[in-house]
Amino acid sequence: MLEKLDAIGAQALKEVEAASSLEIVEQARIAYLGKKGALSEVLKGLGATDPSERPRIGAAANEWKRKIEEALEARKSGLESLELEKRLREERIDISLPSRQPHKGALHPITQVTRRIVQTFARLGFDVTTGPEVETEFLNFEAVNIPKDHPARDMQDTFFAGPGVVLRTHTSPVQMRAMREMGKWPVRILCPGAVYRCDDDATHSPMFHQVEGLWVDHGVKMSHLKGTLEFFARELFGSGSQIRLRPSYFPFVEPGAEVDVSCFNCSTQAGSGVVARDSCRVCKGTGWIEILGAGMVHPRLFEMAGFKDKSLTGFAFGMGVERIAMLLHRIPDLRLMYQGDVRFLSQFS
Ligand code: 2U9
Repeated sequence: MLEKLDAIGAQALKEVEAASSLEIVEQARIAYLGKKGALSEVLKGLGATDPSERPRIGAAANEWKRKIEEALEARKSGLESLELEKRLREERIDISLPSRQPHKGALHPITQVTRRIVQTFARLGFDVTTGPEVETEFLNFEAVNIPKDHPARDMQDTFFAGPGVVLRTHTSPVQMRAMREMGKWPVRILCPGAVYRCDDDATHSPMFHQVEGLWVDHGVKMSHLKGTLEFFARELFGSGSQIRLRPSYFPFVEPGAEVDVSCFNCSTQAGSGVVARDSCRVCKGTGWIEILGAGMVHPRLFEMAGFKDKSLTGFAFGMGVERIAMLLHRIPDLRLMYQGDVRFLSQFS
């Protein structure tokens, strides 16, 4: 029996030494030290041996058990440290690599341009006022001199939100509300915000953004309007920009004018002159680009606002922010502003 124990013990040590994985080590432990392992099997024959031999056999069996356990433990920790070194080698993180750039958010181009417009006029003393986007039909139309049968009414295809309630088609009602609530002058306000019209094509969106301005006081003249707009044009389109006023009709002002700025893409006096005039896609070769409408406040609006002083005068202007943004950033299609495509928006971060 002693020879059997020595043979099994030597075989066990040999197998454990050669074990190439933790699973094989565990299989060897079960095979030699388990309840039905080789050592137990041999010891089942202990009863048949000479009683005087049993203490020696038992001691030998225990010694082999200790040696095999020691070898198993050594092999197991050896394999584990090899495993750890392998993982440390393969899963190493190169901390010298540059970090991933965090996604930079940015304001929408419409918001950026609105802020630029507002900040420009804020330097002249205009205060921002806001108002409801769902407006009464009266304040959106009648109160700013657009009576029921007025041609401007069908020019501004309107979203009705209920009887006598509309989605505002311009921010003019905000200015009227401000005049009524202030009840005194000077009024020097700017009204940015979303407006809604039933258009929806390559150059019109059912929702777009406007900035309107209003200056009411004693002695406000057309020359003040021209000076204010010239300052605005030079701040936004370059210091060499010129403006010109073409007579036009708007219900809320008289006289009214459409205001052009000299083309910043091809005009030499604008200091750019990078493109020849006749091939300029921004001004279509005219040298001028329409940017807004303006005029002297119609007297009827002072009546509507409850301003009784007949010597009061004022000027007002209105512009589409999308149009200004498309001009400034050479954006070819209005719909790009509203598709939420990161490839477009990320150009403004
Ligand atoms: C009050 C008094 C006067 C606002 C004005 C315009 C001229 C104008 C259009 C430009 C392009 C709207 O975005 S657009 O479609 N607006 O041309 N707006 S004067 O005049 C007012 C408004 C309110 C109390």
